[in-house]
Amino acid sequence: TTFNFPKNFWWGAATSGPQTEGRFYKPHANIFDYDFEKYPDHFWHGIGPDTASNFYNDYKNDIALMKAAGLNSVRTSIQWTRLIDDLETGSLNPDAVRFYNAVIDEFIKQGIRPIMNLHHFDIPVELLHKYGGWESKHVVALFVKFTEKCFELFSDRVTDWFTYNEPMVVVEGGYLYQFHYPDLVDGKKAVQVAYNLQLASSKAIAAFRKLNKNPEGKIGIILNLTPNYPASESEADKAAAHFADLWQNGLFMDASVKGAFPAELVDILTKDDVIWDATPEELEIIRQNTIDYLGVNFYHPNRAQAPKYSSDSLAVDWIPNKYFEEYEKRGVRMNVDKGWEIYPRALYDIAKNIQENYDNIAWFVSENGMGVSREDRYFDAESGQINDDYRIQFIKEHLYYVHKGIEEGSNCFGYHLWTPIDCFSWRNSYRNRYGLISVNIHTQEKTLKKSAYFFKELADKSSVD
Ligand code: BGP
Repeated sequence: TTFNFPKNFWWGAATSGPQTEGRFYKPHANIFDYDFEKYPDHFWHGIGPDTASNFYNDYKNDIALMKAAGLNSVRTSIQWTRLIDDLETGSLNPDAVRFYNAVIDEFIKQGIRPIMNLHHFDIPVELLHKYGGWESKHVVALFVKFTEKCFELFSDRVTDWFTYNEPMVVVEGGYLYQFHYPDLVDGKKAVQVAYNLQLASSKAIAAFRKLNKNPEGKIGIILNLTPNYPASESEADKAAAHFADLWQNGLFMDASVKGAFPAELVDILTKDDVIWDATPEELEIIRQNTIDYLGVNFYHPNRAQAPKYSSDSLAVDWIPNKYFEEYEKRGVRMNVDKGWEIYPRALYDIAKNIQENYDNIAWFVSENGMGVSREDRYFDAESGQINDDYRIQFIKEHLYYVHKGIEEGSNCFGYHLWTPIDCFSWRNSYRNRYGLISVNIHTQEKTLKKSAYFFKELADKSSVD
């Protein structure tokens, strides 16, 4: 069977500034940079963000390779720590203005739609140390100032904008589960940070609508939507899954699409005495500045269960993904390198949820992908490429469910793979590779993988067999 996708479908891939550019000529350190300076041992083979995939120097070649992989649209991000010289006044770093202009022009020259995101976990570390980062509304104001500069400088040529990538990861990674700096466990702060991120997103959207120079211009937010399936049929597990869904997905979804936080969640947080500090004026800004469209990052679902050891009503346990045996018993497929469950049908559930509960807003898969370690195992000397058939299979399976959603009326307009070119990421560094194009991290040589040729055909035909 052949599955055809709509005309003008976005076939592309996503990456970010801090994961690709390298630290060349950057006036400030973000929290990735800082974390690496402090704890280089936490990073795979001690490799940090200093060079990354050298996009700062090699962007022309990289964009040409993206073209060769058939991408008609690519998302990256503008780094706050690169563009802004003085973080308080918002004065510009001229070298960064030149660089981002050159990148945008190069994408356009190659016929690739440039999509710009404004925050990819990369808050300037100074703002964290001075003001407590996203805990502070002053930092919200400074971020909005940065976004205004971006719209003034680039919105004549960039039509597609996103305020944040995965704000929930900032909350959970930084303030609940300690996998991102600042490594705190503080429920009250986590809740305030979530609110402030939403407020900053809504304020940036307001600024965009004022400053945008392009009548076609659109702005949205990118959320990691993680369907929470109850681990069993028990009422307790179902309740845990429901709460996890409200917190992980509902909070930013409702506020961004409907202009208000889920009442049930606000109620729970109020009863638990961790509710955020909000003013009526701010809530009005959130109400008025909803998104034009939505990006959904999807990697794996969660299997939620009632907390075994905690009496805290806000606690949820997840079957840790690393318990492979537990998953095998259930007949679930795993990406063993990354330790994530593979469950493509979740994309159909997401499509249905958006269709039924979020007014069928326009959305696209903004990240989906498979991280694989030691990919050189699959290098084929004859063709000179990595034969990543598992990635092709992974993409096809996920597209099957995207297509099924569209058939049933879902307003999905694109599919972006994470990522075009193998890139750096926090802690993972270069261990698990996700790209259509491989990077030799010693020589910076870049080569199309088998999946890049598959993707080109997919994008050219806008259909998959
Ligand atoms: C997403 C992030 C990306 C990317 C990806 C893969 O959550 O938006 O920045 O890193 O996950 O994750 P990792 O590289 O940690 O395996």
